[in-house]
Amino acid sequence: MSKNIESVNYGLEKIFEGAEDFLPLLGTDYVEFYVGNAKQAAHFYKSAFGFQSYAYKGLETGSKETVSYVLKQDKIRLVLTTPLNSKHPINDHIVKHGDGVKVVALWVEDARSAYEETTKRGAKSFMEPTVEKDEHGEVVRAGIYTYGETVHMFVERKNYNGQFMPGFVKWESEYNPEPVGLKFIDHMVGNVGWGEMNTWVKWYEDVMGFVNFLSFDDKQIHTEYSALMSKVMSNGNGRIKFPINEPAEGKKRSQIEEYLDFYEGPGVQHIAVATDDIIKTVANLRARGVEFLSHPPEAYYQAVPGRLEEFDHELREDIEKLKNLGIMIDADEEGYLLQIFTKPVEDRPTLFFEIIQRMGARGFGAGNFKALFESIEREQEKRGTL
Ligand code: TYF
Ligand code: FE
Repeated sequence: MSKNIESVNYGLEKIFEGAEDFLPLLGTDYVEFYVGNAKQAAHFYKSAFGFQSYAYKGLETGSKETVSYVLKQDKIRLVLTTPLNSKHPINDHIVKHGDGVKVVALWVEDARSAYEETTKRGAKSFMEPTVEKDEHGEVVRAGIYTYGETVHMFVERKNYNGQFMPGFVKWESEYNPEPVGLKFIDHMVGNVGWGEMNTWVKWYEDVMGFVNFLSFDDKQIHTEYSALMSKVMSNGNGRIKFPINEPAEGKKRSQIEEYLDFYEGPGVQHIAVATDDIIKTVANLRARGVEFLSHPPEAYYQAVPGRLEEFDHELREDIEKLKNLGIMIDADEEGYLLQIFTKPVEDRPTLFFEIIQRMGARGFGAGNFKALFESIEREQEKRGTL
């Protein structure tokens, strides 16, 4: 099944040997959602996904136009932002797209340089370098647009030791559900329009200095009914991975097309979060009401041992438990991975989450694509959008 992978080029170190990385990225800093009701969304991410109350800004802190809740789980920070009046431009984003990801913020040493290097290579500016200060230090931020109305914000934290960022206070809450073991963001996927994938691949290459390290074409990613194409972009040190999908012609409507219709344009399709105990994490998420796509069929699990044997990997987890929870298993030369996908977390069929545990494999679950897409099609069928 690794034959599903058109081109594997994991030699990122080699690619960058000698060449200077003009955009060194230290990791994901935060992901900001524009939502209709941040207070309620924050409750959902705490109760259902085990995020912790972290920081807040709103009327009580002197923020008159917008309110933001920051939630944290290990290295992951989510920011949920809502405008406080009808005149604020964030409303337009929410009216058009529904709740969704606005900002994928990247942690850098030098935000000014990140902004200069990317804008001089053609990036469209969202926010010029801006310094924010308080008694805890200084944060410099600058932003550029990527696909659709989505933004990459460069965040330079200098020696900032306050709560999240100037303007925020510690969010004190008496309601603090336990974390579910989510550790960090493994990758974030963007859906772009028909024929636009290669434009954005080139944009990440030229503007951000990323490389295309895996590709899947529609001959590989299709079911009986629908198809899509996907290319994975990675930065030099491999910490940031952004697959980009575009719809492809099939007998029925591609899930990417469904997303584009409901989000009314390109945007972030899924956020993959890593755990080191997926059985525990998923059992916990299910108990808290997180909805996952339907289980793969029996035949899927019957094929798993053969697939692991093909690559000489021994499954450390109990396959019965994985099966009962609907967790999928994929293997390649380097190892295996365990993954599962939630249903969309909004009423519009747009953004969803992936929970992933890597056991040596660096792929994206190509061997699971068929089972996964059939499961997504079952949902599309129910929605009348297939
Ligand atoms: O990130 C990935 O490539 C995998 C698989 O619409 C995937 O999680 C690819 C496309 C898609 C849903 C999941
Ligand atoms: Fe993924």
